[in-house]
Amino acid sequence: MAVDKEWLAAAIREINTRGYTEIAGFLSPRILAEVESALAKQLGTFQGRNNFEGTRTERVYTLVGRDKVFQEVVEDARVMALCEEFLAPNFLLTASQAISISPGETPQPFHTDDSFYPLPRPRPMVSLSTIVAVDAFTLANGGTQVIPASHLWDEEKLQGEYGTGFGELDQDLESRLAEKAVTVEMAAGSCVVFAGTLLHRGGANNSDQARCAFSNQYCQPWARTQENFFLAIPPEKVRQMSPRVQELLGYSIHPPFMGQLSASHPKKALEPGYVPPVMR
Ligand SMILES: O=C(O)CCC(=O)C(=O)O
Repeated sequence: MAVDKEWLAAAIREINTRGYTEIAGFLSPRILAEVESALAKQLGTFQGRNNFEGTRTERVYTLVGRDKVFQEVVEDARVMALCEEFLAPNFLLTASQAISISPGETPQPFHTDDSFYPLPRPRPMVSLSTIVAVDAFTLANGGTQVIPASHLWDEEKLQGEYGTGFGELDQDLESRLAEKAVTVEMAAGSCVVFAGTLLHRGGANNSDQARCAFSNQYCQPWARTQENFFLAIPPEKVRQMSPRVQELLGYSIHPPFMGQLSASHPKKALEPGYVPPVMR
């Protein structure tokens, strides 16, 4: 699919200025229906373990490996065009997960998605995130909440406003941040794309229905990925994926030789009958 240049320029402008952009109708009705049916088979196995994952929230990690439809979405041309703008060539998929927030869930702590790269702010993003609404996002059901322009905050402002980050929850701080936040209200099948440096959170679900979404995140080719796709998805499965998805999963070289496999290209590992160089 060719990407509309005017749309792309406007989306880049929004990400640069407020840290996020929405893509209305991101999924076609056919893909949304396939996503719903694929997720119905996957949900129900993994409950969040803490306040960050959400104790009334289900997560399905490594979504990209679980159904062909997620591979189709992972390499969406519009998202690839945005990654090409904000990340270096050979960028990687760093996370791919479904997030289903059940009724009664409290708000997630505010966070940024690339805070674990210890580089001083303000700085360019190390990762770019997408969250796709499978159910419509509303204020009541836990639609993602973002703090516009917080991707530009420097270290001092971030520390002052945000405290020390993961792990510590200061309710006063969260309330102050909540005053600055806006809820991304969007229809099922729409998507929000935002800088890894933007403060955001999953909202509280005060409705009587779950709010389901999925998130694909992409990172610089020199950064460690959150998910270890090499261990999570068997090579036989990766072999059936498109060359682009294989590259996003790390079967690629970032020059001169990051990602090499004992001096070979890592795609060699996908050849039938491949024997790893170290057998014992
Ligand atoms: O579910 C959401 O709306 C946001 C989730 C999120 O930011 C995360 O889990 O890192």
